[in-house]
Amino acid sequence: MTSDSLPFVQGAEYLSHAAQTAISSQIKSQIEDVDQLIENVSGAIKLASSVSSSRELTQLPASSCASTLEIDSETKESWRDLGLEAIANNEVAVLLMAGGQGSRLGSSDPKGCYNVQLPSSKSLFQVQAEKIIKIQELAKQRYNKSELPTINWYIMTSKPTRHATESFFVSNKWFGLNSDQVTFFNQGTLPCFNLAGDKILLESENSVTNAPDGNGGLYKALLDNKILEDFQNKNIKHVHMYCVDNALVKVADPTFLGFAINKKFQIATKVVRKRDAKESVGLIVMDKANQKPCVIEYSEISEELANKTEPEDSSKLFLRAANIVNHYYSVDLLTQMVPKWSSSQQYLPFHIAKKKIASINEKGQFVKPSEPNGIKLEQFIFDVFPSVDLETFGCLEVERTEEFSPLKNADGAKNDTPTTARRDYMKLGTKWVKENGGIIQGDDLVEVSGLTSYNGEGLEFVKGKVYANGEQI
Ligand code: UD2
Repeated sequence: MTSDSLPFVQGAEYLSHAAQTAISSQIKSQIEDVDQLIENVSGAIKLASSVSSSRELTQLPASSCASTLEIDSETKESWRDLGLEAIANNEVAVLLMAGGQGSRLGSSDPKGCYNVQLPSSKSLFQVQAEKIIKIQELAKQRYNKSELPTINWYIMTSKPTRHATESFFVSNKWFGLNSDQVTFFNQGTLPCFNLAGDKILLESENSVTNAPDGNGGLYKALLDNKILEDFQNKNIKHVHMYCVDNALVKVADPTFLGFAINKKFQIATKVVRKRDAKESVGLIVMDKANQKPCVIEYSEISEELANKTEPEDSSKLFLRAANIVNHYYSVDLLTQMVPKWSSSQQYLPFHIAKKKIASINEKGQFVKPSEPNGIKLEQFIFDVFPSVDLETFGCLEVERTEEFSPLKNADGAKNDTPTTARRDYMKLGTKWVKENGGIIQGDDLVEVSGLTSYNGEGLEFVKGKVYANGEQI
């Protein structure tokens, strides 16, 4: 076989015949249409270079939005009851995206295993599992169910995170959940490319590089792993999807579920107010040209647009609805659209990230570069938003201090570190205890377990009691 039989593989001409055959069969098994993929990569490179301000992006209309900071308590209660009713009727599932490799955090373990050093030493997975246990109990009580309702927890992993994640759950006995309510499934992978985007990189002479296909790989993974069928078999109607690294995530939040159910939204998303123009978050916006909801990612927004402020109030960013990877989907929509979302780039474009990729260079030498030498492709979960009509899309603003503290960076960074995650988690619990009459001195902080309280409820017992710094409740 001559090298021109693998013109799209970097360094192919230096491979032995046997290696070329092995690579060719790997590519054929992994990729349906190489030419189409290479075309999509060049499209992604163009997308990355097109300045976002070329698109006329504006705020979502008020009709799509609500804010838990502003709605009256009756409305909030009614949404919460609607959500608890859906949970009590076993109609709610949770989809957790846990395929990311947490490189910025500097940990080799899956992020959900990370211990942010709470007094209880609980991992993110344990904190989230206990939210599910608690909200099942609250739904049972609220609707006087004789049986404990079940929230099925579907956890998307990637090849690099699957084994460690699954064994972590087994060794921790699923943190008190029934093992049969937890399903693990893998997302797909995509090969890495050279910076020009026209050559696939090899990680060795007989293996193609591959990386997780981004959190947008969720949709194809739902199809490939027959998760949609499982939703139907279990009569699940509502799905809460969230990302693993948010220390404050309200898993299966009944208020959010109720908001979407009440408004008959097919997709809904939670947002917080963007911290500052530079915060690494996507923004939920509307594309003026087609009146569709969409997200402009932090890695693709122009500085000018990121810094644009309200005409009548320069202290307010014009685009400030920060995406926190916390979405609601109706199962009806998933059933109807996932086959389409999984098949064509029309809905889910590729995004590129320039990375240092240990691989074979154009001279056939294996290199571990100190500078980015290649492209990882990924699809973004929110790129399906424009495929629904605006009136079926909802956006719920929530309080950052109660709902969002991402774990992104190693300690030492200014924001989004284990220290800020621990601090925010304990500050929220401390706030709940003080609101219920518990006595905590000065800046002391306590840890309230999710098994004790989901959202500050059921803490009447702390009234008049004194709690020491770091105490667990
Ligand atoms: C994500 C959002 C960004 C903002 C920010 C807030 C996307 C595309 N971007 O940016 O808009 O909301 O979070 O914290 O959602 N994941 C997978 N498989 C993958 C890649 C990621 O499951 O191949 C998961 C990952 O485990 C995590 C979530 O997706 O749960 C977000 O991934 P990230 O940390 O790579 O996203 P980030 O912080 O760049």
